[in-house]
Parts: sequence; structure tokens; C-alpha cells
Amino acid sequence: MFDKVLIANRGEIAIRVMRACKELDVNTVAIHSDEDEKALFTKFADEAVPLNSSILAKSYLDVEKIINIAVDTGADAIHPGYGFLSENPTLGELCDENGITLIGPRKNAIEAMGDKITSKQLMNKIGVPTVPGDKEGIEDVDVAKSRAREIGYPVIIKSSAGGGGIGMRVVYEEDELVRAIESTQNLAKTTFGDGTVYLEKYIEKPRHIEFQVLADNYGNTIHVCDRECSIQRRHQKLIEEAPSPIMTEELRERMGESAIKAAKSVDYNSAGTVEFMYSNGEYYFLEMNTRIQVEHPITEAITGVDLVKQQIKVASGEKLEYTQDDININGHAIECRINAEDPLNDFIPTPGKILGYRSPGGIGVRMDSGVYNGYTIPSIYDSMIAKLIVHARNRDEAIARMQRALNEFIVVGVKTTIPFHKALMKNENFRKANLDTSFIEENQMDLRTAIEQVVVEDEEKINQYKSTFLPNKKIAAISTGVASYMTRIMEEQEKAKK
Ligand code: MV4
Repeated sequence: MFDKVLIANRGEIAIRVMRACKELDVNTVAIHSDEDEKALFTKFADEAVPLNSSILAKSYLDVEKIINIAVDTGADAIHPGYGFLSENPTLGELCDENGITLIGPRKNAIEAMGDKITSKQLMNKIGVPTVPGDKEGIEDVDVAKSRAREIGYPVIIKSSAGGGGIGMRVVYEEDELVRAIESTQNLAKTTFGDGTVYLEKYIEKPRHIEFQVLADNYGNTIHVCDRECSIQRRHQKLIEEAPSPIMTEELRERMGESAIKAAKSVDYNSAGTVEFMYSNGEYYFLEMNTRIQVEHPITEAITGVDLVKQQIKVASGEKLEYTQDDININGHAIECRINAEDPLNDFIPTPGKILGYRSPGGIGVRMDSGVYNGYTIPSIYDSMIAKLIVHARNRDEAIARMQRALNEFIVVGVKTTIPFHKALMKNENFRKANLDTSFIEENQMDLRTAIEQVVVEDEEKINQYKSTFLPNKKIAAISTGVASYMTRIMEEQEKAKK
């Protein structure tokens, strides 16, 4: 096992990794930007080293600076968390050159899965289902036209270097095809420096189901079951649950086998996630994320596997402690991402100082967070306040537990997405698990009305909290619950339809 791990990340995930390290009796080094000097994760670490900048390229994305700190502090491994350098092949390369172990997959796996055409070709070769369509980039628009006719409209143009929803366009008829190809090529070239695009059948309203995988250096690869991640907005997940409500033993067996095959095809040797789209009984490989993901705790809840601990252990050369037969599902877990955002104003970030804070707790509740009362949520990073995870015997009880935990959660000073999640828990379609990737769009009217109601109720509660715990503080009223400009526009649209 390692002596000392440097965590090349910030916020809740830095703390999550440090907790795993402590249970393994491993020392931790935090690195932090100027902006993060007072962040909670710096206090959790055995040592905290300043990056002396708040510019991303000179702080959390500065590979050389981070490697130098690892060398100087005597760290023998680096954990990149998610985002930032987690899928950057250069980090692993520089680690190798400096005798440091990267807690993550090898460079070739990151690169093969980072290129969508390469990974799709690989999946086709090994018999993992992919969406019908091109296996090569578009070179000639006339060939593309005939391919689109064969497949049938609608089709989608995707950039090979893209991912996570960036650089895609849906095409409903032939007239739009050439323009869509050209604009996607241009976008891909400017964003990724690679203008390669390809075409496939557009799957309408798919569910997004992903499989957690774990692999070691000795070819042992298992899946740690599925997560349902369909409820997202502009490719940002809002809530995840495990297992997927539509999963059957038989489907899990097949999709799990595909996930393992996908991981093995790139000699995977860490924790990773294989994403699929699911529609009408069919599933299709989408991409593989070669990192630990935000939503990994729901998998930990239902399987009891500490994914980060396993990830660290396999990186240090230990064998996986689980076989596939050891993985069993116990109950149901839900994670709500609580962000400093205004759900009634297009989810715009609402950074600022937390003036009062009450964290939920009790049976079946886990809070992964990097904030505290008095902390100022910076505007230069993502706006997550906490991941609230609940675990219960079944989906209905998990929803009830989440409602109970959300009702305990109080944040004073900044608007949050807590009202959104409360509204979601009450939504009939959500409760019936009647959901797909269009859920937010299709339920936005009902959700908005419910959120507005919750905001009014919460204001009362927040005022009570303030008069009890913050009697002498003058705090400007937040979350007024008055119908916003957007609401009025949407109401007008709704009326016009009728
Ligand atoms: C698709 C699709 C429909 N048909 N591909 C979005 C993220 C990127 N990795 C792939 N994405 C999609 N690819 C075909 N052929 C619909 C999406 C999609 C989506 C996929 C997963 C989760 C959420 C999504 C939201 C909108 C669109």
C-alpha cells in the first residue's frame, strides 16, 4: 500500500478520497488554489500545499506543478478525482516518468475511450451493441446522404472527439443534413481540434443507464451493477438512483456482461463506468468514463463496496477483493445533487456565503459535501453544495427517506436546488419511475408549479431557523417565491396552446 497519496482535486471528491486513504492508513496531501485556501478539503488533509494561483491552467490543471508537489512532498501516488485531470493521458505519463503511481487507468484506455469512433469500432468488434450507423468518420456528404437514407431519419451527427453531449446535432430530414454536418465539423474543430464527425440513428427519448466496473492489474474485471441517470438537464445530471427501476436480473446479466467486455477490450485496471442508452428493450453502448464518477456513492450504498478504496488498492497492485458472485444488491439508493443554483431561474449559479447550515442525518442518510457554515461558495468552480444520498429497502422507502432528509436540510444565504428535489420527489411521473432523458423538459410545467410552492413553504421554515439560531443577524430575504419572468412566459405559451 502507498505511504502518501496526493489528491489532485478539490471539494467533496477530495474529501471522499481522503476518507478512503485514512481507512487504509495512508497519509494525504491536498493541493489548493488561492480561492480554495479556506475550503474544507484543505483541513481534511495531513498536508495542504498551495498552488499559488486561481487560474485553472496554473492550478488544478497544471500537470507539471502538481507532479512537482508530489515529488517534493514524497507522495507515491496521485488520485485525480473526477473532472480536471482525471481523463488527461499526460498525467499518467508524467507520473510514470517520476516513479509515481496514478490511481486510475492506463493511458491507452483513456485514449481509446476518449475517441468515440475508435471506441464504437472496438465495441462492434467484441459484440457489444452500438447504435446503428457509421463506423467511420464522414468524408463525403453524398455518401452520408445515402447512409442516412439507409438508416432512416431522424439521424444524429456526433463529433468523434466529443462526449458528454458536446458537439451533436439531430437531423430530421435530408434538407438539413449537409448544414448539420458542416456546423458539427466546425464546432468539433474549434472545440476539440479534431473535426471528425459521424452519423447514427437518433434514438428518441432513451433512458441513460450506466454500469460501474472495477478491474485490477491481473485481468480480474467485475461489474458493480447499474445506475439510472436519465434525469438530467443540458447533460448535467440532477439525480441518480441505483438500481435502475427498469432493470431485471436477465437484462442486468446481459448489460453487465457487455460492460465487462468493454472494460476488458481496453485492458482496464481501475474503477470506471460504461454508459448505455436504453430504449424499447434494446441497449446501446454510448461511452466509457475512465474515472470515478460523481454518483458512485449510490452504488456503494446498494452493494456495500467502497469503490474508492478498491480503486486505491488495485492501483497499489492488490488483487480485487470481490468476484462477480460477491456483488449483491441490497435495497435502493438515490442521490440528489444539491447545487447553489436557482431552479426557478434556469438553474443559474447562485454562489455566495452560507449564513446558516443544517445538514440532514439519521438512518440511511449519507452526505458527501465540501462546505460548512460560513463558507463562501466560489463562483469560479462548479456550484455543488452537497451530494445527499439515501439508502432504504426499496424505491418507495428511499423516496420517503429522501423527502425526510430534504426537509431537514437548511441552507441560509444562497438559493439552492433543494426545492427542485422536493418537487421532484412529489412528482407522479418520478414516483412511478416513468422517466427518460426528456423527463425535465416534459415535466417542466408541473415541476415549476411545485417548486414555487415549495419555495414559499421553505421561506417560512428558513425564517424560523433564522429567528432561533441567527437572532441578531440581518439577512436579506431570499427565495421570494414570486412568479418570475420565465414563469409568466411559460404560462402564456401554455395558454396559447389551448
Ligand atoms: C444519442 C442520443 C440519441 N441517439 N445518440 C448525449 C450525451 C452523449 N454522450 C450521447 N448523447 C446522446 N446520444 C443517439 N444515436 C441521445 C443522447 C442524449 C443523452 C444521452 C444520455 C443521457 C442524456 C442524454 C440527453 C440528451 C441526448
